[in-house]
Amino acid sequence: MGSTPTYALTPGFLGVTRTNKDAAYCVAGAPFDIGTSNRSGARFGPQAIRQASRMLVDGDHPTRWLEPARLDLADIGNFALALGDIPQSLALLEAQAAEIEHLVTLGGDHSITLALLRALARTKGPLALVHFDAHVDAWPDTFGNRYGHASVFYNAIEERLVDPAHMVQIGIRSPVARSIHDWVVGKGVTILSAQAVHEAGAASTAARIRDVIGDAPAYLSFDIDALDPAFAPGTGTPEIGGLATWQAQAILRGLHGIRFRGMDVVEVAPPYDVAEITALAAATMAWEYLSLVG
Ligand SMILES: [Mn+2]
Repeated sequence: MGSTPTYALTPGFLGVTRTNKDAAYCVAGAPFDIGTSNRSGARFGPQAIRQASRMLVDGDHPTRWLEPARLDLADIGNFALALGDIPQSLALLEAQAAEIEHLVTLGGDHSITLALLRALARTKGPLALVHFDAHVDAWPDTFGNRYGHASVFYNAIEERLVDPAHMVQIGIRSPVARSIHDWVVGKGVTILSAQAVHEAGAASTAARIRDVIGDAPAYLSFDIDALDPAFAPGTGTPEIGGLATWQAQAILRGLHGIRFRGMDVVEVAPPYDVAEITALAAATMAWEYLSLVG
């Protein structure tokens, strides 16, 4: 434990003060929520997640025995975005993300993941994808907008940014048209519903994910609404019956060996949060990720 109390640390993620873009791992915020279909507010997610992350710097990860804040880790601040313009924001985001070797992005609504996958796929080809969410996010449009947050993986699959045969969605449970669900499955995506996770348990779920992903370069996209609203109330489109934080944490801890090349945690909407529950959950998922890859 350091000499500075956690609450008094500088506001960077995990209290990190380094801002160099050539760090082995870079954290950045994407304060963006104009792709939301219901409650907005995720533009305030990055700062809330950073604030909550300061709880996680007073020791090593208790199973990986490393301290993510002591990795070659920088917080490069928030990405520049185009106010009110989704396609232009995605173009800006892609260009900025492409400069970073290994990026952990704090959202922001889920629309941003399309730009982050474009940036990675341009150099690494189609990626394997571990996707935690209550929603399949594969609608061809979101209430008429092609780039809304519910369409991110429709676009990612159509643009061949991800390889559906090595893509797994965990925590799915929202209402969805059967045709949308069947399109996802028809593309070869594996869906592990929230109920399937509850029935199979975390270790078995993690093993299944590792099987689907194999040794392909992979990306982790964690929509905080994969968690139950009891554990993550601060989000735009909550759905009951979701994962507990301990389940998500246990599953992440079971994903050793996957060749992750980046991650995001999205859809934290602080105006709907209570006692920083959701922001802390999001910060902890990013911290778990860094413990896994570090
Ligand atoms: Mn979602």
